[in-house]
Amino acid sequence: MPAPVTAYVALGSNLDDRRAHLEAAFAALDALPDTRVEARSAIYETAPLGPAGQQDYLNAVARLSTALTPHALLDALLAIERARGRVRAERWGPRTLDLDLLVHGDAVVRDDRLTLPHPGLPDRAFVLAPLHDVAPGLVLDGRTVADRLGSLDRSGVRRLAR
Ligand code: A4P
Ligand code: MG
Repeated sequence: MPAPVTAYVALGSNLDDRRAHLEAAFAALDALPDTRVEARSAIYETAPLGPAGQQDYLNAVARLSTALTPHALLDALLAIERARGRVRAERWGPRTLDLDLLVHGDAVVRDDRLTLPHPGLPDRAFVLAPLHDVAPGLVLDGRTVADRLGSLDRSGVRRLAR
């Protein structure tokens, strides 16, 4: 088994019981083989990026320790999404549960199934705000999460009380 690495997963939901979907996802991540949830961010309510008329999202980030490979972890994330009733319809459209693999150790991947680090990461406040809770000093493309978040408009992102 490969040595465990630190990985970050973004959680998003804007359909049905959003908080229940996120809670189920945290539990499912912690139950994956050779994987542990080491830290979880607060939950944020965020204005939707994408087609108009969608409900606001709840977003969060999990910090994992995992010995799964990037592609094995991606497969596991897709299986968790399916188990929560995710139906793939329009791009950026509403979804019960979206799990994105943000970073997996120092892996750099670009193939037809997986892009790492996740391309939306550097400039999305709804990802960087929760990521900041669990990895403020993580360096993305030469700049820390804290630095990147500081230069973004955070008006659509609201931290919820626990
Ligand atoms: N894929 C490639 N790289 C990755 C990766 N690093 N992590 C592939 C996860 N998946 C990755 O994903 C399509 C395919 O991307 C997967 O099968 C996998 O092989 P998807 O989840 O079906 O597609 P999507 O999410 O509809 O599209 P996309 O472009 O991935 O959208 P994003 O970037 O995930 O954005 N607004 C707010 N406020 N909060 C949100 O969370 N999320 C989105 C979706 C839009 N607007 C949002 C939010
Ligand atoms: Mg996705």
